[in-house]
Amino acid sequence: PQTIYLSDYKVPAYLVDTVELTFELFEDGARVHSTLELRRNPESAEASAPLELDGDSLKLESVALDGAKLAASDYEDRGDQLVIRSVPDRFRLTTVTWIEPQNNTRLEGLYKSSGMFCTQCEAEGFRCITYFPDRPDVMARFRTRIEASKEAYPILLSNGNDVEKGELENGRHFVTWEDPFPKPCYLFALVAGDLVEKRDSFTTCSGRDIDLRMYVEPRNARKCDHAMDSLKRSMRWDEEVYGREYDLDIFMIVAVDDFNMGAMENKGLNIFNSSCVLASQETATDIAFQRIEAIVAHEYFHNWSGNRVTCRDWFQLSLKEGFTVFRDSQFSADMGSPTVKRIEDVTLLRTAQFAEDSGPMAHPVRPASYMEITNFYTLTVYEKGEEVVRMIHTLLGPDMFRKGSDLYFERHDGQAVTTDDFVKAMEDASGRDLSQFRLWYEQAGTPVLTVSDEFDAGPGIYRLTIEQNIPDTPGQTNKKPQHIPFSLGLLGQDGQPLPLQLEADASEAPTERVLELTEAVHTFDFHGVEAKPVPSLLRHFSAPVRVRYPWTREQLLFLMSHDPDGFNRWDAGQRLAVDVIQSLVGAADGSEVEPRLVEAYRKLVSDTDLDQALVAKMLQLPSEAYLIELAENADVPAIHQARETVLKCLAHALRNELLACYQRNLETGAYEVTPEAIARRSLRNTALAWLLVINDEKGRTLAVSQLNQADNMTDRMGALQALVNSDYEDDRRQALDEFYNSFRDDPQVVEQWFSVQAASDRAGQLPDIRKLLEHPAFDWKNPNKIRSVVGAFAGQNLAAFHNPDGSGYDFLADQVCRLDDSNPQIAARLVTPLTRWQKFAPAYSGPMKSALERIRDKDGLSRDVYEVVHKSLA
Ligand code: BAL
Ligand code: ZN
Repeated sequence: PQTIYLSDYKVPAYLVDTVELTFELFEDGARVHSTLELRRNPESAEASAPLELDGDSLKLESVALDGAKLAASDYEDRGDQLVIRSVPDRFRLTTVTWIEPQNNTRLEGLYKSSGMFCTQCEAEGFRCITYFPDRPDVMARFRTRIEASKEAYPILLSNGNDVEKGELENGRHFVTWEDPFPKPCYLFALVAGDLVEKRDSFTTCSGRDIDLRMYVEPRNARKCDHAMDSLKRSMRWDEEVYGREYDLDIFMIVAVDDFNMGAMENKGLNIFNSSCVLASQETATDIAFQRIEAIVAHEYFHNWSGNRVTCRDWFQLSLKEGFTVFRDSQFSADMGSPTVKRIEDVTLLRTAQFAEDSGPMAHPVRPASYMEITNFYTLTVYEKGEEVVRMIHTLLGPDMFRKGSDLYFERHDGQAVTTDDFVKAMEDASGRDLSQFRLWYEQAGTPVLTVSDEFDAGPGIYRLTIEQNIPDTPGQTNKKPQHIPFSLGLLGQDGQPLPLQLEADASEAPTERVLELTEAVHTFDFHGVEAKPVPSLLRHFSAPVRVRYPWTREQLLFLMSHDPDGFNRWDAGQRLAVDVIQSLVGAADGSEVEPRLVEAYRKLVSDTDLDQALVAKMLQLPSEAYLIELAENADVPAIHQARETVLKCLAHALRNELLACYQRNLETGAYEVTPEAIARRSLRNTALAWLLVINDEKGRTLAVSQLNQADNMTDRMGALQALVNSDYEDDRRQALDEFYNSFRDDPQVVEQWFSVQAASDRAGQLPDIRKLLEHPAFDWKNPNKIRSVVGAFAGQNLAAFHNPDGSGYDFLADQVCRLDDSNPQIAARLVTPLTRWQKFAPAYSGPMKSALERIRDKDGLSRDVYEVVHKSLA
């Protein structure tokens, strides 16, 4: 496959002003009539370039130029391109193509899901629908007519406003949609199905009434309220915080079961993976409720950061994704607890993005090259991209940042632009120089900050030295120092925050500062310090970096109970737990677990003063995935064992406190999705999980009765998960069977049922996983089912996946090869755990590499999997 380089970017040779599409939808295929008004781009240097339109899997039926049908000799149908050598400066091109949505298993372009037609065009799916310059810097106005059987497809949707509808012969009907906003074709969408409509409305800040509509299959009609409420909250929040008002008269959301991504921000017609939009108390956990609120907001926010201002090319993907993730994360922080939201985001970043950034697939936030763009919808582009925008927010402050975003939207409305344009708007609005900051977009790798300190009691100076290093990544060495906002505080021996006096004579000094690191080494002297303080470093996780500082356990315990920054309190607890677990990796059975950790957790389980949502987070031990990320030559079973030792020790030592915590947090009123209620359920379910890790009889009784009596999925799933992870084999089997029988007709719940087993080292050993793949509810065509079994096994059930006999790796390689033909996007995603092979001890890395080589040697490997596997083996 060919590599595409950012440095080769050229403006399009032709622009498209308008697109008129007619879709004739049938059971055995669809005919697509397309009429494009094209003109040469005056900015293109290629004055006589041929017209080249992208296409994929299209059957061309006819081509006409300005109404005159072209002979086959007038054009070239290359399969992936339609080329016309001789065209006037302005012309109308009409093509008719035949496609087969019913056979489209890649789920890109137009396809069928549970009997309905739907689309996914980002990044390059539109070319699977019709010939078109499929690149985001070609923006056109779309008019779309859809014709289909009225009985089978009563609902016909596309972008914009419905302007015409009517009856046709043979029981067919049509609807025409017109989108007044020019858009790139990746934002095109079409849906046709037998769906129920849920309506609501929203009045914008300027008094316009917007018609809100959700379309779902009839069985899901009861699961729309949460998404609709989340949408209205997002619309209001974007007006208040960013001054952004919705621009069309209608906003639609559709839920589909078969979807490669989580959701898609098509103009005025967002399409969602059912699992990311449908929720009811009985079927969705608290985590799902929160995820849905965030994703609904994310897709809605794209209307400005993505649709009104879009990307010039796909190297700029983080322009819209990094900024929009930042916006949705600010929104979620405002809707709940900012500290808890930050902990969740950083947990994902440090566990998964740091792993990506130190592996063979590491790439900058703005990649310089790719083979297959769908491989670059990554944690780096999304999550690190978010951190980069967050750092600009930190450096500029909220007011200047808002001025910058206003300028960005005003300056670039209706344009396709670059990450550099975004940074320039921030610079112009604030007067700040962000030239060095731009390296965050260009250099891959997670910077490492090595911090050392000394205290000189004589003059009362505390000196902090911070050195930054950015590790080599594929194709990048000898990196330049980056511009890093480093937030910190100092705590006195009494636990009180100290004034941070950087000048000897400063009178009023703040107790928290953002230091700006721009050199390889910086030294900061804090004056007026009476005794050696405890530093609270990188507060709020002010930059996506690793901090190395020789914390003592004493200092971490101190920060855990005194740091005024909730994030760093949590982080101190995590660092302490990591230190304790690491010291037990490979240790003899019966080795002692640090008693001070046990006492710190005892205090936490019983703490009713601290924000309970924070307590719930602090009680979670670092995950195996995070411990592996931190390790060199990781030995997974040994890490798993050490973590289990700590968990069991805590559960035994704190049994009474856990039972008290469980009782204290029992639900008294009706189910609510508030931060307080979520924290209560989380604490209760953590207590239950810990009790069952030690096979506690009382815990077992509580779990069984909770499972039978729960009125919500969070409690039901909490109890099920606890039983599944216990040694009570009969209870586990019975619980799983009863759960399945109660929810077998609900695909979203069945997905949870699959993953609770696949992710468990008790219920998800390889033979169990093979059985799940044979289960009647499993479906190879449905990405959610694949993720919930194969993805959960390889990504979460780490001790089973890394079985020393290599069977887990072989299994994954088999599934990747199987999926490569039908859905290469999903196949390429599933390879991820194997790409990290160099991270593991030789007994594991060797067989992991062999599994990758086996995938590499498959006949007819897709471009998607080819890129991931070859880069991993390079
Ligand atoms: N644009 C793809 C899905 C999302 O990031 O919203
Ligand atoms: Zn997005």
